[in-house]
This record gives sequence, structure tokens and C-alpha cells, in this order.
Amino acid sequence: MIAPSLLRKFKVQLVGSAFHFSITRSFIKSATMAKSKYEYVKTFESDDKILPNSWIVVRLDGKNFTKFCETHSLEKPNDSRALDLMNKCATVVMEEFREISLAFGQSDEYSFIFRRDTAIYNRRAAKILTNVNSLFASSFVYFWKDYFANVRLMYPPTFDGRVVIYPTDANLRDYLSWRQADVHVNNLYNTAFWMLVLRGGLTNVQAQERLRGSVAAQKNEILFSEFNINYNNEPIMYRKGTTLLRKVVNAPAAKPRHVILPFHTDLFNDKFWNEHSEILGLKSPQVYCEPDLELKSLKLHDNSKEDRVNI
Ligand SMILES: Nc1nc2c(ncn2[C@@H]2O[C@H](COP(=O)(O)OP(=O)(O)OP(=O)(O)O)[C@@H](O)[C@H]2O)c(=O)[nH]1
Ligand SMILES: [Mg+2]
Repeated sequence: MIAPSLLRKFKVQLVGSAFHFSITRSFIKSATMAKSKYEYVKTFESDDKILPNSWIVVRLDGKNFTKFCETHSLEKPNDSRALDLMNKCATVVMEEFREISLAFGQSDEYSFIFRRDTAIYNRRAAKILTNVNSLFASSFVYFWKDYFANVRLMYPPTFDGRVVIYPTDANLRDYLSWRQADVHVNNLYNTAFWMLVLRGGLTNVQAQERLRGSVAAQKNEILFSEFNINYNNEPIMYRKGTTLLRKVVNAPAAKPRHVILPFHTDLFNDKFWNEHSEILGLKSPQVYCEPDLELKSLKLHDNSKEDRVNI
């Protein structure tokens, strides 16, 4: 004779397996239905594959950073902490996406240049853009405290992003020259403007009036004659933006290291492109030997393939 407790257990098992069977059946049924009936919705997705053999530029720009910088009381017109943080975020992006050969940043924007032969994400524009943008934005928040130790981040910052395709090397060079010309025009204007306001005692409207229609030489003259500022002696990062490049450095008594190095140099002329011919030539990073490159300014980690530069 079977004990009542054993009978109950047997019943529960039977009910349990019937339940499992019915769940499995309905799962298989809905999965089959999804394939046959619903899968067509995928065809609504647009194909955003980028033209082969063309330079892919991803440009990010802070949304309403005029307000963001006011809210966080950033120094005017340049706050080196903010620029250093932007450079840090761009370095993180370059460490993650090895097919970016150059990045250029100024103010609240950064451009990332992917090798023209990259096959990353099968060259799907949205996939590239969204990954770069979200890593940059999350890094901005993640590393904020390292650059603004005593400033509370008041709200989450937003960056817009776009992908632009340049078919020729000349187009790419012109793009970067355009962004660097923007640094020069804006920074000279902003330096003169904020000197007139902060040290000259003008209101914003008066400073605007004073600078309306002025050419570069006149702004230089205002800075020199009224504030004893030689614009050419302003920090080079403010005047030329930051260009990040991949390089190999030979550390004393250690293996050569792959690093991401910041440069503040003219992108307009051939000199830059000859000195860093690996970019357009699609070569691997070149050894960088510069007498004033202080190796101790690099964070060299023994186990990492690519080291981060302390910028
Ligand atoms: N005080 C200060 N402001 C900065 C600094 N860097 C960028 N900004 C501000 O960020 C703005 C960037 O310009 P835009 O991108 O054209 O302006 P935006 O307000 O971000 O507007 P959208 O990009 O169109 O959303 C500048 O006008 C400055 O107000 C900085 O180092 N210090
Ligand atoms: Mg902006």
C-alpha cells in the first residue's frame, strides 16, 4: 500500500510536469509565431551602412553647454579642468575603439576620425555613433570628480552627435582645418570679450558692441594695449585645441609602449601630416621621440596593451 504522503508528492510532480509541458509548448508556439508573423517588422529598419573606403568622422557636441558652464561656474572663457576632462573622455573612447586614428577637441566638442578602411560594426552609422557618444558621455560623468573635486555635478550632461563621411584625404584635412579655424576665431573673440567684461568693466552688451565687426588684428590690439595680453602667449591648448594621436614610446629599460598622446599643433599645413604620415597612410602607430616628452607624465601600466596618457 502506498503511503498518502508519497501519493501527494507523486500528484504534485505530475501537475508540475504538465505545467512545465504547457509553458514549453506555448513558448515554442509564440517563438514560431514571432518568426513567421512578426519578423517582418525588422524590414522597416533602414540600412545605414557607410560607403566603403571613406573617412568616418564622428563629431560630438555638448548640448546647451552655455548653460551647463554657467551652472557649474566654469572659468571664462576657458576652464582647463573642463578641457582636460573632455580630453580624458576622448582618450577613453580611443582606448576602446582602436580604429580611431585621430581625435580633435575644442570647447564642448570632439571629433573622432575612424580609419577609412575600418570594418567596425560592419560600418553601420548608428551603431558607431551611439557607441562612441554614450561612452564619451558616461565617461564625462564618471571622471567628473577627478577634474572638479569640489564642484557637484548638478545634472546629467547631454551630447549630440553626427557622422560625416569624407571620401578623400583632402576633404578630411579640410574638415580638421575647419574645426581648428573655429578654435582660433572663437577663442580670440571670447578672450577679448571676457577681458572687456571681467577686467574692463563693460557689460556684455557693451563688449559685444565694442567687438562688432572687428578683425583679428583689432582684437589682438585691444588685448595688448588695454590688458597687456599677447594673445600668442595664451595657453596653446586654448588657441589650437587638442589633437590626440596613437604613438609608440620607448620607455627606458622597458618594452615600447602604445600610448595616446595629446598634441596642440597646427593641422592646416603639410608639416603635421608629414610628421604623422601614418594617419593618412593607414599605417600602425609610429615611434614618437620628442626630447621634451616627459615619460613620467605617462601612466604606464605593465599589463595593458595600450597605456593612457596623463592629460
Ligand atoms: N565658461 C566656459 N564656457 C565654456 C567652456 N567651454 C565651452 N564653453 C561654453 O560652451 C559653449 C559651446 O558652444 P556651442 O556648442 O555653440 O553652444 P551650446 O550652448 O553648447 O549650444 P548647442 O551646442 O547648440 O546645444 C560656448 O559658447 C561656451 O559658452 C569653458 O571652458 N569655459
Ligand atoms: Mg554645444
